[in-house]
Amino acid sequence: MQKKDQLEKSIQETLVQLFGCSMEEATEKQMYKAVCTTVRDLLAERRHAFSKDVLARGGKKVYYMSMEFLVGTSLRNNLYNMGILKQVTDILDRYGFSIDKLCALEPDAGLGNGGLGRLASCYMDAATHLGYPVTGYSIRYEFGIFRQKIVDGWQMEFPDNWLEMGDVWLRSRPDDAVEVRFGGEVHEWFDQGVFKTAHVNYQTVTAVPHDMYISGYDTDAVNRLVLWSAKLPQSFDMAAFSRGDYVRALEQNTMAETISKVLYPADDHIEGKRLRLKQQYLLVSASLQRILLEHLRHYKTLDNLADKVAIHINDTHPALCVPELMRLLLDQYDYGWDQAWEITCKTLSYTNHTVMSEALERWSVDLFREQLPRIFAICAEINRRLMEKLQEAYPNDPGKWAYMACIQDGEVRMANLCLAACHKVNGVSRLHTDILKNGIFHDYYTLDEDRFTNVTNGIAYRRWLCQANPALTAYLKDLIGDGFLQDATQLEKLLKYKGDAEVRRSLLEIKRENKVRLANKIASANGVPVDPDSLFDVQIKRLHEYKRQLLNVLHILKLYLELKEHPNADFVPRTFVFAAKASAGYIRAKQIISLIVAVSNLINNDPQVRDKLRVVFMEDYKVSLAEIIIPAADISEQISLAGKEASGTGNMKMMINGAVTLGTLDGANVEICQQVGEENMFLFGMHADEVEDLWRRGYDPRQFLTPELDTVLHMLTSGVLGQRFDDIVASLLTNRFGTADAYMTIADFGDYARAQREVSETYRNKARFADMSLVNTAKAGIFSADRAVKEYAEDIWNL
Ligand code: NBG
Repeated sequence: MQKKDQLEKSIQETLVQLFGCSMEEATEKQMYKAVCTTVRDLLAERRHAFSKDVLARGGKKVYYMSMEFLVGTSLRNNLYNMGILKQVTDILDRYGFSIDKLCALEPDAGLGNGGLGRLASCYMDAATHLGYPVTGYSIRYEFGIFRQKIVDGWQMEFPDNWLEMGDVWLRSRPDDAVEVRFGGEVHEWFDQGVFKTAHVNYQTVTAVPHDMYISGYDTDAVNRLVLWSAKLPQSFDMAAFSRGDYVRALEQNTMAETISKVLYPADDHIEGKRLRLKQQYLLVSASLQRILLEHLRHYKTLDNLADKVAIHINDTHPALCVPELMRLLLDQYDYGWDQAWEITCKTLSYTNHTVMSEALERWSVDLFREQLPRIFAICAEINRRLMEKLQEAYPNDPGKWAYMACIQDGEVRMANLCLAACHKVNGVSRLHTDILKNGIFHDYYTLDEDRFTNVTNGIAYRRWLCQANPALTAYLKDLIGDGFLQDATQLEKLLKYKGDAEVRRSLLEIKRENKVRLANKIASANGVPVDPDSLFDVQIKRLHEYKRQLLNVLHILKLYLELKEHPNADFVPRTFVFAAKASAGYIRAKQIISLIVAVSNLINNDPQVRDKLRVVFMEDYKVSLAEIIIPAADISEQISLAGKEASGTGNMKMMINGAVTLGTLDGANVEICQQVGEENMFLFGMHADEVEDLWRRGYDPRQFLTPELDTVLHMLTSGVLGQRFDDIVASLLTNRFGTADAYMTIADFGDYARAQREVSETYRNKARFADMSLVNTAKAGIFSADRAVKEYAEDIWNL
């Protein structure tokens, strides 16, 4: 642990170095930068020691490849993990600075869209806490996920210039830059019977690594997140120069830098854009080159790569790892195909994060070959050999060959590339893994069942509970000791306080404090007063039709109509909180945001109902906003159509903070239910198999349309909301291509309303609700990222 005066001295020296000023003279911004830099340098020292230690032990290393890491803010997390939060707070206090204000200056590092990116960051945290040597690789997007503003009810996107203040955490290593090649042609020939190949006329981009150090709770281990940026290569396009084409040569080079400019803002959806393919290859090629160089430096051979290195492909975005590792082994290090393939398969593993067909990445062969000709040639050979194998395994089943192919119908299919190569493939919740095995990946599953495994997602609960909810954490420590800080399953000790009146009262009080904090935030952000004694009903996540925010908002309109009809009814007051970004090009999702905003305007401006019913849409959902909303939630809405949400992780974050889940049996909700029991959760809706069944029988939403819901839908097209939402209603009712109500909102509406009535009735009984809340916190330990990462380490990475 760092001595306080030593810390103070370091901050002082950093201030002088950076800004030539003293503690007394520093502005808040200068102090922020000095504290962050001091922490970063401390981590750098510890990192040095840790990596020496890992090297000396000669253990296996893990590389987690992901196009996204949704880091959020780091200052408080690092101070907390290093055990110096209190010291630094005191030092700052003495000089008239507040740690909270300093932390508020830090922008979120929003290098991700949603669950997948946040999961990657939670795993880096947990892996570091556990002392596993895991390096994350990604891209240093200049602009992370866009800032969202609602202008006249419509989502607008603005650039997120996070580096201006977030850069303090990064240390660039230009000396370790590598070259990545795009375009050009490939020549192939035989030289005395040996197959030879040459890649010519390509353009070069320089990839420069930037390190972000990752601290772990109560450990000396420090890991790294390595972020690549694309730079002008040292050498220009000499051919263009010598042709006198000076302007074009320079133009090409600015093009190079756009590769790491901006994060693609689509979640669970692909666009197939050239720039995106270049981003993916930049990440994969640069990272693999470095990994192999480092391995060679230490072991002088790549023969033992799979014994000493595990490379994890986080969703298909880095699936190019398969052909790129082959390329490096074949072309750069002169391995033969069979040995290269064996090393590749044994080194790589793959996690699938979605079964949504629009998210299964496929690239057009033309684009792929144009940008990555050598990589394409390798994919073609992988596919040729795969076809040989499949024709042998299933001699009379060309349908199967086509379904399992890596290249088919003019497209390169990234999931099949992973399935063809990786030694382990996993889903992210039990239900999701079952759907992979019995549904979309069934053919690969029957080919080799042992490769498939499940690792249910987990969260960095020290961030989501301990840091985000200090009041609850302090109380838990008093009640059950602090063992749960190391081992989340110890939260179960709380169970023996179920039914304890004193404990109930305290839990309700803490929840109320957190609700007041959120209410203040809402008042300043939205200008809407909300009642902290009302039930806080929260749905926060990306806006996607399958997540069914629409179901929630339609039900709110039903409540509104009821209240209008019976203004004096004994109604349990509710505040509905939404926050969600929609992918910039996803019009339907943006329309749904508009609808939520319109409904909130209608209700919040109606004096007859607004004391009982409030609806708030909070702008610009991000990690740091989630940290304020989640501790204040009474009800956690997890209402996706069963079979669609791979896991969900917000459900776990709210659960551990004592929110009760209102949900379908989808994703990890199934396992949450197993933990807490049906009596401590509000379940509704069709099960995944019933959904499948209904599709098979033929789903007609009109058969499920009640007069009540019909009245609600009429509100959408009548103009009472200030605008009309005909598109949304049409999407629910009009069967254009057999896709009316593709997420069965109407079919599940009745049961959802039933469950919501139960929520209200239960909430009247505060004691009962407090007990449910207690059980949820107590049983959330299993959803710790520590548990998940241990499973990866044991079952997949063989650490
Ligand atoms: C998301 C799923 C979530 C899941 C996270 C993390 C993608 C492609 N998938 O259900 O939708 O919790 O991944 O596994 O973002």
